[in-house]
Amino acid sequence: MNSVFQKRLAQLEAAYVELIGRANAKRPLGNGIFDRYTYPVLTAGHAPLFWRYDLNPATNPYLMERFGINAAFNAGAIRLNGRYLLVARVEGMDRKSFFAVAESPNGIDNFTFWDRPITMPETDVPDGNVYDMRMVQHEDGWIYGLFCTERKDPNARPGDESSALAQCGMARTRDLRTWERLPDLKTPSPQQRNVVLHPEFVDGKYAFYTRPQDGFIEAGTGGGIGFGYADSMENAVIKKEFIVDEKHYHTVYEVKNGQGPTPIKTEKGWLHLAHGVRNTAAGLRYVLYLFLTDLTDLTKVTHKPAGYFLAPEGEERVGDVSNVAFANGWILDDDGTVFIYYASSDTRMHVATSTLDQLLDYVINTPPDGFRSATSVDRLNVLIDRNKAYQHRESAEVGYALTDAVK
Ligand code: M1P
Repeated sequence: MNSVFQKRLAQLEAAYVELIGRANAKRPLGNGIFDRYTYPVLTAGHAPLFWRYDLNPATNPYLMERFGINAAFNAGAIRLNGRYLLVARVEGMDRKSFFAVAESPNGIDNFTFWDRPITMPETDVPDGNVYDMRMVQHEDGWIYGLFCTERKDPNARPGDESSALAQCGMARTRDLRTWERLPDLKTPSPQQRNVVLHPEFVDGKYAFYTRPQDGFIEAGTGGGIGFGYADSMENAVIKKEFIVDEKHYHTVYEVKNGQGPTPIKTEKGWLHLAHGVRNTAAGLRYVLYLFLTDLTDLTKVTHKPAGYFLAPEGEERVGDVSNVAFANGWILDDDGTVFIYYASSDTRMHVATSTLDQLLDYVINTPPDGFRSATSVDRLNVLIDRNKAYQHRESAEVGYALTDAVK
């Protein structure tokens, strides 16, 4: 074995072991709603060396990368057999995405990719690109993965090599290793992305959160996060979509929005994590927000705090598609801890932790959007008044106690 090869291999292995073994820690202070962590949980660098390099010195004497990995992001999440699993969108340097499972013993660090990516069977119409899987442990006993399947637009004008069609691809599994591909979901919308399966039957039917869209990028007349029913998963057809959570002028979801992971059932309602998009002079900005829907009427939003829950911050703001926070996976632990897995700027994965109690407190007690500057000022004044009254009462009580003690 040549010494250049040997030296590089030793260095690469040491760097990989250090990255995978690195302990993650909560960042100090936080906002009382959730905690961020020091390091991303999954990056392109987490891809095993035997994915990226030909490790035979005879065929790769310079130990060059032969299969470059560009990013690991937009991961679905599930807890299975006590392990925290991310089904990441791994993107090669060739821009093709595929799915790969990374597992951790604690949900916050040591994420390690399984030896092989997921081999996803195709339908009769091959996928151009697949990404953003939402994992759902459905009450029918299957684990479903719903994802975007993107194909070249067959009606693209000659010379147009970028127009694409997005639809919802679907597959199911018991173990995340072997997958059965199902036909793509059919809906009335010309294109679909960010489709998510509800974990329970509703009146005996499968229920889906959809995101009707006119074009590949523009949601257009597709008014927001939709909802619809299908009789089966083997031939899933949604005949009518109801808009549950609308886009709205001058909000963080004025251009488009999309359901994140499947909602979590709580005593107060179904808790949803979603992304909202607005336009700026610097391009689109993606942030995350929360809302709650009624336990029985799934189309009724009962609580929705104004603005964003989590926005890209610091280094998270920079990446392949900058200024993006995107989440399609979260895990609720038995003790009420919620692991929120979010990607930054289409490049890497992070975790934020909270509890169900905190998230419900946030979603129920944070004022909704009033849609005007004046209503925001009114709400701020209400809070200031309450704080002043409270502080006045507190200091009056403390003053009384002190006077009593002096007597
Ligand atoms: O680049 C930001 C995101 O853009 C798309 O999301 P949406 O359909 O809501 O615009 C997706 O391609 C997503 O993967 C990506 O992170």
